[in-house]
Amino acid sequence: FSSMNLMAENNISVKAPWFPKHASELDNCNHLMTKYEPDLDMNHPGFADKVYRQRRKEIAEIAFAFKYGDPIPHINYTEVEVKTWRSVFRTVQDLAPKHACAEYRAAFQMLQDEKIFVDHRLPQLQEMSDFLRKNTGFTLRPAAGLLTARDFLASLAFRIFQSTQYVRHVNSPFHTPEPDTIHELLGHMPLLADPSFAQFSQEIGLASLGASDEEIEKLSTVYWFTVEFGLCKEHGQVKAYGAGLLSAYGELLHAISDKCEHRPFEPAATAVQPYQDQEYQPIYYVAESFEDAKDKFRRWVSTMSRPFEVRFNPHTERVEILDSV
Ligand code: NLE
Ligand code: FE2
Repeated sequence: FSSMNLMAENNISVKAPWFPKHASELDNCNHLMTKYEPDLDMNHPGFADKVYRQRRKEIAEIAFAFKYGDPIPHINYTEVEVKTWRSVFRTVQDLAPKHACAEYRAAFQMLQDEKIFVDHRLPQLQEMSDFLRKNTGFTLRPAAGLLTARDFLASLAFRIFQSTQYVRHVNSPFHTPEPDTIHELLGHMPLLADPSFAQFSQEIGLASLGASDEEIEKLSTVYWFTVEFGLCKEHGQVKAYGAGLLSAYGELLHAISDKCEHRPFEPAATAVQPYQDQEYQPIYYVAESFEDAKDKFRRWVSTMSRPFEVRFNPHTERVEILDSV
């Protein structure tokens, strides 16, 4: 695959990076960032743990073999993995009622009512995917690890979320710098079941298709400070909606404390704020509401340079390209 194909196939005479036009083409969008691989990163809690690394490899194989339309394979989680899940799940259960936004709390309740969220077993991606499909049309694909921003964001355009399936190391249950299935399940899934939030996520994805590298960087920064680490207002109080906060209780408490800075969410400024992903964030952005965040995001995206517009057709799962003259 060359990333700079002429898009003559769509009658667009400009050069733009290749991007998937149909959900099945996400089979090509699984490029990994290698920085957190337990095999390569000496600081990774799994670096010295052979059994853990072997397990990660097994689960990664599933993601690499996955093709569009396949059922997501079931994983038999080990006792240690279930124990890790249980301890994170319980902290979320304790903290969410007070600190998570209303949309999160509502979806969390639905997941408990459907017995998908219970403390004695990990939810499987397939049942979670079915749950999301019913609520917002989002579905899941297994991912082997942290994907490149371009690949990850592209899938959101199709209302597909690429989700890891392995479990964080048992020695660091309450904070890990990389995504794992506990982060996906407890952090992302509840909000992907909320229509307004699902729409926001898809719009970030649509904006990323064919964008320049610089714009991808900006979009992934916006994604970072909203979907991953966003705060929002609710009846005058600050609540968390970011998945990286909801799946890591130490950082959640930090984010609502006075040890960090809160700034109003403003896409143009947020998009250029440098961030790191090793430790707790020093700055968080606070949205007035999802609707407000979406309005602001749309206005900002319309200033981007892409010479065409895209529209997702849910009947065909195809992205249609509209030449905007
Ligand atoms: N720090 C989060 C957690 O421990 O669940 C994961 C963040 C992934 C970007
Ligand atoms: Fe995440």
